Amino acid sequence: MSYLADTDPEIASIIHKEFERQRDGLELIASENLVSRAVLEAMGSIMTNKYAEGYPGKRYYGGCEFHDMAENLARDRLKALFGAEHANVQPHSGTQANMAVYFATMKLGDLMLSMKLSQGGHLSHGSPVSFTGQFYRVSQYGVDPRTETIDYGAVEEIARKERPTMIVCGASAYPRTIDFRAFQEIADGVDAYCMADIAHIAGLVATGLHPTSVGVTDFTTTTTHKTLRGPRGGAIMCNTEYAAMVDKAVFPGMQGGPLMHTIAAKAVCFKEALRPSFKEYNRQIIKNARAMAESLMEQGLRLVSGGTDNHLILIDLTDRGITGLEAEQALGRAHITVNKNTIPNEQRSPFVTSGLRVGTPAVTSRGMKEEEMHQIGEYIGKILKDIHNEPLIRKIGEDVRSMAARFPLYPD
Ligand code: DSN
Repeated sequence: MSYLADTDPEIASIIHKEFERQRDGLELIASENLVSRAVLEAMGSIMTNKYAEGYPGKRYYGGCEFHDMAENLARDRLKALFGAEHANVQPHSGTQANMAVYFATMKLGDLMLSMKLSQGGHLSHGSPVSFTGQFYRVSQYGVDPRTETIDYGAVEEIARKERPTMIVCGASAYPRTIDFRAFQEIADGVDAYCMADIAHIAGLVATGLHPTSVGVTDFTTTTTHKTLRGPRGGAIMCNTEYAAMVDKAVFPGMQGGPLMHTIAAKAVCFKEALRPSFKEYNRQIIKNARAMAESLMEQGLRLVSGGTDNHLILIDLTDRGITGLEAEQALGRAHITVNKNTIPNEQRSPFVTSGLRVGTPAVTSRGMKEEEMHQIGEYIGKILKDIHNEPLIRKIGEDVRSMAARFPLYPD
């Protein structure tokens, strides 16, 4: 930190303040996590100094021999982790990974069938405000209004009627198991491609705690920084038959030079994820989510679909008469970081919402277990019952800081 503090004290101070925020609070944003020191070190390394456009063995620049070694390790480890035939580790993010698969398979104006954003999907799955909604025609499925889970029969019906080129599955706010095989079968029945975006649940899939999409759906995309606990970035997996078209779509199709420091850090993350302890970690993420769901329900809160199978929980605040925005802000004042989220049949704007999304990957990385989850559920419940009670919020904020202090961010 001393070089940074000497050169740019403003940024050094901002980073330090952010470190304190992470250290002193509880990070419950379902898509965030805390990476290892080894991942941080690789990301902050001199691998950032080099251009390496192309792929290992076929670069447009000299001096790439060590970058080839790093990218090959990252690819091989990712393939081993998920049992994939082919892996591309260059996408800068999950949206870029999705973009590459779309560019590889669809022409402008083709039809995509995907999950509604307001019911758990993602911006890059066809939202009108993303390139996907502007480059492609989009038809969408949601969840069954009664069970709040995906109705595969209804998806099939839309697919048969609309005949999409691509069916997208996977979600960013869906607390239940996804049947990737059912999606591929629906796609096969209408001659469509099928892409599973497993960004949120990648760690659970890698460790066999959620059924896999790899080798099941035509394409699997992911981020590397959520339950996989690696650097911020994306990746694509597919069978060998699609390898060339995916690689071409990533580079030169839509990206330039790969972020080699991030690719080195991805390799480190995949190595860590291949260890038996990573399975234990993901098992605990799920146990923690269940414990927190129970605690929230004991507090009288309604959970979308009645609970969770994975790392996240969606709270419906409708009967509380408060918005997701108000709830996010009140919890934030107690150092509990969550995000407002739309819920099925949302009546409010995405900037306000009627729901909250809560996830356990980051607090599990700090070593917290079921006991702490029960306690956090109580904190959330108490604040949501009385969100204008500032003394209560302050008191809970102090308790949160003491809990956080018992589980240091980087103990060593
Ligand atoms: N922003 C991520 C999430 O929170 O789910 C998805 O891109």
